[in-house]
Amino acid sequence: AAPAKQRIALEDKKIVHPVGKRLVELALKKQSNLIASADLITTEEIIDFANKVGEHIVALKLHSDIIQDFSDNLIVELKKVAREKEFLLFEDRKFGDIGNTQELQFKKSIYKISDWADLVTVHPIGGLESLKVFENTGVITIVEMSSKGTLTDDYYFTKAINVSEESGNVLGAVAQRQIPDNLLLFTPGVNISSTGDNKGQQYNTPELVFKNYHTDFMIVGRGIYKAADVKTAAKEYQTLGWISYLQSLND
Ligand code: S5P
Repeated sequence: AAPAKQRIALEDKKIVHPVGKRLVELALKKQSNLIASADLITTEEIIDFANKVGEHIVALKLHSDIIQDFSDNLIVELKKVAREKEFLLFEDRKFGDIGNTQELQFKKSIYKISDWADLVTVHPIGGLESLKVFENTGVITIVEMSSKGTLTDDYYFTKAINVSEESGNVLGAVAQRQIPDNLLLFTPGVNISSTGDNKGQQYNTPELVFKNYHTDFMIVGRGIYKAADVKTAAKEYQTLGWISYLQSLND
């Protein structure tokens, strides 16, 4: 489908959340709207990956609960790389419970997410007040999923966007379509050489998501971390993503 309206440039988006502002600042400085998903299961692999892709990304997305040897040391090391190569740390926890439980998961688990994550994902299914517990961490709501047969239909999407716009904790949302301009749009399910996997994931190209969805940040997992040369792959996605973004400004 053709875009409904002109897309807004990153610098013209009215983002008030400090973490959202920082992300936009990094994107413009590094000419990157790439978020790498490090869906890796050991500390060694994650640190190595972060060092290789760091200069090409604005954020490194983790699933802490898949890391077999998770420890505070991993976070100490990652923070060093993040500071040196200038990217944010993004925990893709997809919280989805009542506020009190989310607060315990966020602050009290062995992952101590509240101590280090600049960004977290949340299913806004628990409603507006459940989002308050994330305090100063940037919340990205999942308002629509990339997988085949997802239950995030138009009705859910609309309600989830309303909650996201009302909450001061939310800086953006994950979706596969355009969202209101006051939120940053994050789109996973991006891959240059595959159209999907055998577990329901569906892929689009960077060109498509920037042009049709007006995505602000693309999230790439296997397209980069499974590549023979992850640094080259990250650079390739960064370049293609940025060119696609710039082109979409003129559509
Ligand atoms: O709808 C979604 C939301 C997310 S955050 N679809 C997704 O694929 N993700 C995440 O993005 C998913 O959990 C994984 O970490 C990444 C996509 O990985 P890939 O290997 O399929 O690119």
